[in-house]
Amino acid sequence: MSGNGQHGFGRVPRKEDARFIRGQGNYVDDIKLPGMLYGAVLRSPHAHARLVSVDTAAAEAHPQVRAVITGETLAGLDLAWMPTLSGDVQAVLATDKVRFQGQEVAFVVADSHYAARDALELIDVDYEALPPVIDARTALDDGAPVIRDDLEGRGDNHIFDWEAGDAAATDRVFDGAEVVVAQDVLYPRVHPAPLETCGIVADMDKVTGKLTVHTTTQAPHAHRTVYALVAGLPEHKIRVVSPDIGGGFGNKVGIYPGYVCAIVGSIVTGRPVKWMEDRSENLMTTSFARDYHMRGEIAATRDGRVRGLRVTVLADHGAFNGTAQPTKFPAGFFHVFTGSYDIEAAHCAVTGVYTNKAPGGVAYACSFRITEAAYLVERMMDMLAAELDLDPAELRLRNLLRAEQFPYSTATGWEYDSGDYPRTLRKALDIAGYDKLRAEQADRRERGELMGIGISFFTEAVGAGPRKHMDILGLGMADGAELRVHPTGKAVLRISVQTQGQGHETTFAQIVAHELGIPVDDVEVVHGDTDQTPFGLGTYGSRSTPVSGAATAVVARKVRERARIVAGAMLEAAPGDLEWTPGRWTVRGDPSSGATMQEIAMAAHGSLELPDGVEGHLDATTVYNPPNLTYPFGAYIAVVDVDPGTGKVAVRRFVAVDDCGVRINPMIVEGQVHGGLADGVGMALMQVMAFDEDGNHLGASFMDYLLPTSMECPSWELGETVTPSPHHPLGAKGVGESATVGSPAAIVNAVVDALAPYGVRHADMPLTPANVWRVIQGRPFRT
Ligand code: MCN
Ligand code: CUM
Repeated sequence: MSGNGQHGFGRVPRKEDARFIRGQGNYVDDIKLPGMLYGAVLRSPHAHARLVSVDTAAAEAHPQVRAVITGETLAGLDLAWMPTLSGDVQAVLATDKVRFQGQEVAFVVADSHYAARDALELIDVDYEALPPVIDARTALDDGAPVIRDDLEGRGDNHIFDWEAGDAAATDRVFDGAEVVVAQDVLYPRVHPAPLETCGIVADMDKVTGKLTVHTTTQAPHAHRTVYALVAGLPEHKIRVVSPDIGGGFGNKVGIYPGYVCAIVGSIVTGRPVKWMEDRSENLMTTSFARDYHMRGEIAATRDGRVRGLRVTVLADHGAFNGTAQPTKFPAGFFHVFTGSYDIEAAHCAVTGVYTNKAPGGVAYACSFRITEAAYLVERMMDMLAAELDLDPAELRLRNLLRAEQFPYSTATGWEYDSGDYPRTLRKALDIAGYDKLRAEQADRRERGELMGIGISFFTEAVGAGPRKHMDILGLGMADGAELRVHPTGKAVLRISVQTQGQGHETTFAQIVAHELGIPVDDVEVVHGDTDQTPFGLGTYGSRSTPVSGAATAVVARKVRERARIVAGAMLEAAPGDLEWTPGRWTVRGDPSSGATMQEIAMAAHGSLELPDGVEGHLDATTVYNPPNLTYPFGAYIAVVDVDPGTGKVAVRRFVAVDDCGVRINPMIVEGQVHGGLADGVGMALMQVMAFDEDGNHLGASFMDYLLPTSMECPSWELGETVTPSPHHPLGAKGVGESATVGSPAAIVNAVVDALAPYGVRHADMPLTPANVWRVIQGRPFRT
């Protein structure tokens, strides 16, 4: 263990920054292959229209155009439709209808990016406009236009009904409840908006029959298998390379039509084809997030003991059901909505519907819909506090799970692994100076000023599998790791997960260094290339550390045990008589006689005679199938000031106490938390993917869809508690999405608290100045 340490956990500076701060990152758009052509996608201006004809003659006549691909071309190859991650199908290029504005209609391959774009203008498409379904709440109305008439026997826009919990037991609790509070809560459609948009360079080598794709993916192995299934190519003839990725946030989990078109373009032209979306294409057509219309009900005793939660959700999935989540759970992990509280009974019912909007679903640091769940329960807790006239901190302290209740089985079937929630909340209240803040608020209210204090306490479930319960498209959620130790004791770790900025090259090297007692700089992490790494499901749902990090620890321990046997032969001692001190096996009771990892590695590759049955070298492999998810949690407190004249919200302070178990690199963890908190400011105050009634997208640029900057964010005040996960080999829990999950509720709770003198109990995100102003119009101010 070390400060700026070189041998294990601690604030080790990021290895990847050596290239990033020099502008030497290698992103998909940096890749230039000899003879490479460029693709561009023609997109539908309509949200819903019949495709009458597509005339590509003029585009094909363009001197720099090499190919024009339409839905008809793809239909001839049986590639016009592709499977989605939810078992639906999605049009690669439209053949019958267009179903959202921006949907892919044709693909041009040309000598340059500009020529490809120019040629799009030459394609003549005849559409026959149809009435669209934009508001999910009307999708199931009688006579609503049917969006998915391509699906056999489909007479409506219904996708699925799904429920969790015990409905009858929950109804009984509500029937006998002293207090019930109910509220409609919208989690609006938002977008992960990574700074690097999505793209691909597809290269089909006709001689070897091998397809190489460089692409923006969070899950290279899963993508390879999907390509194999769709294209009918054998997997060993497909190589997916995910180079440096400029942010993913869930946006890069799925496979987009542009990828398939670029691959077909390369097959058709025999040359590499690059396709990169622009910002508007990214915002309009790739994985959105949320869009949950929720109705929450909370039942409690008059003295503030929460007894039941009942939730119904209308989930807007857009035109194709393309959400990424384990197969068994069409609403992701939403059923973790009982949050951090000891609740007798709970039930949720989720209905998914099609609308004429882009497909997608769970992206944007969501932990598979836990963002929606955490937001809902934390809003309901505040509404209950207001109803009972109880302080929201006090209400939470009365209901939070206590340390002795773990492992804790929830009413909806989760087994939380570990925690001490009151301790974490108390720590946040201390850092914030909660009582003083409440006193200040009372003073300010007397003066007519709007100050708000908002609390949220969240629990996440991250690190999917185990694979017997969780798969994506039939692929079980487990991850492999391979570790090679060279003769001089330098190591190469090969992993299946893929960093988009989370610093895996550093933290995974730290895990190996920690387990083998060798310098972090002596460990190279290889990832993002299916030809170079073992199979695994990739990075999302903050699963890298819980799953692949565990695989890394396990494989390193295998190496360490092999080293023990080799050391025994070197030291002429029984392996059982050796003991481990970081970096060295020594003979028990004689610390002077020992061998370092480096010496052992050399001996393992040398002429030393090894015991019978012991292979030489120190390499090892493993596959880690997690026994359970890990359950990080945290207590967040926001302090806001609202301008009553303009409705503008300023986040004055934000205290975040996160517990993600053992921290491998506290600096990276804090960076993850900072980013997620900024996401929370964005969603709570600024972001929504809006549409007009014709389905025109109203947020297709960063002028309209706002990203939070340092101007909107306070200086974050972080704290930590450490409750190790009992089943993770390092005691670590995931943290990459925690702050995005936990922070919106704290900010919204703070704004609603600020508006309490107007009698406001709830307001939906985003709390833009206009929306806040509208909420308080015509309401009297009463302290
Ligand atoms: N870590 C640690 N100690 C812990 C937990 C994590 O040191 N106890 C470190 C990890 O080793 C890793 C980082 O923190 O370097 C995040 O780890 P983890 O929680 O395992 O999450 P993942 O690596 O699986 O990252 C995925 C997660 C997701 S799903 C989204 S969405 C998101 C997020 O990460 N996208 C991001 N954070 C992001 N950060 C950046 N910069 N870019 C994105 O696209
Ligand atoms: Cu849901 S966004 Mo992350 O899990 O890749």
